[in-house]
Amino acid sequence: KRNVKLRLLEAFAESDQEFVSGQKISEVLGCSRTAVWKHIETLRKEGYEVEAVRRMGYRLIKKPEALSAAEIQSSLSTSFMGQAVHYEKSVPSTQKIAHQLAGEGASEGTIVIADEQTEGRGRLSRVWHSPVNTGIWMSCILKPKIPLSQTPQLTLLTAVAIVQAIEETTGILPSIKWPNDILINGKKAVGILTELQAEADSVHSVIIGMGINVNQEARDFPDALKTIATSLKLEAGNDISRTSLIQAILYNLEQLYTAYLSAGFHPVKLLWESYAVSLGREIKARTLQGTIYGKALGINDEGVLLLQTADGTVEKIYSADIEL
Ligand code: BT5
Repeated sequence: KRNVKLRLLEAFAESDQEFVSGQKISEVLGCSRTAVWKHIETLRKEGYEVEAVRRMGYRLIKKPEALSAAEIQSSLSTSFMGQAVHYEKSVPSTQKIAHQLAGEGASEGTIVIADEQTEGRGRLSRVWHSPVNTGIWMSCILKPKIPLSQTPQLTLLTAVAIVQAIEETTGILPSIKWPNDILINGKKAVGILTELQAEADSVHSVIIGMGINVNQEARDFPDALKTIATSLKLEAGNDISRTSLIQAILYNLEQLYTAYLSAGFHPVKLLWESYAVSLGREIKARTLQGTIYGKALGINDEGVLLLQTADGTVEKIYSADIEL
């Protein structure tokens, strides 16, 4: 199952930017020294820069800008999340493909990822700007045995997993705005879109879409987003490895999701609350039924937002856009 390219990349990863001898590589791959050279050439064609020095061997100098399934799966420490990766250079929307794969029986933890989306979407068919090679545009297929009413919890769970991964990978501590935004310094860096394949009483698949702005420069954002959006690079001041971040997200997502299935939502809720920005504040919630003003009290055990209006009543908000 583990292909040649994956094992080659792992050998380079283990060498920590030092030379790996041709002898070592031929042992790892189980092939001749001549075949090693051919495999290196294949890597080079895909945009990897590999230095070759006589008697020293090979050294990986630079990885390509584009993502690759092999790279994501090399040193991925999960048991099911991301164990199947469907990668494409450019797609209309990773959500669409994930829906299709889920319908065809894709296994839980399958991810769909692209370097570019030409028709990336948010909630209510809004546009999600997804320029090439800069962000993480990924959809993940889950198959939880939970009632329909609990599926919004998965959006919150995913937000926690992403916040933790961003913190581990970049040192930045983002905050979460209910239900599906992750903000850094008040600007949106991540959006989450949770969609279902379900019947009245049972959930078949949950497709969780994540859009994460990673290496965009300010000029990469269209005018409409310039003041409201940011990227991890803009906040951290340096390039961030998309592959490392994806691996951290998949790992954290698997940990949280597994804990959630066995212990319920409560532990996730506590984590979520520790990262949330809106709690205790006066906010404006625009719902499809109208706009409600009130104080955000918190979320209940279903993941529903509780809003206390001026007359003291507590409204349950199932879906809305929040203004702080
Ligand atoms: C979201 O919707 O925030 C969910 C975004 C989900 C995107 C992922 S990418 C992988 C997967 N495939 C898809 O096609 N989608 C998912 P919503 O809360 O409705 O916010 C949408 C609004 O965010 C837009 O109307 C813009 O104002 C803003 N926006 C669009 N692109 C953005 C970006 N790259 N960064 C920050 N804000 C953006």
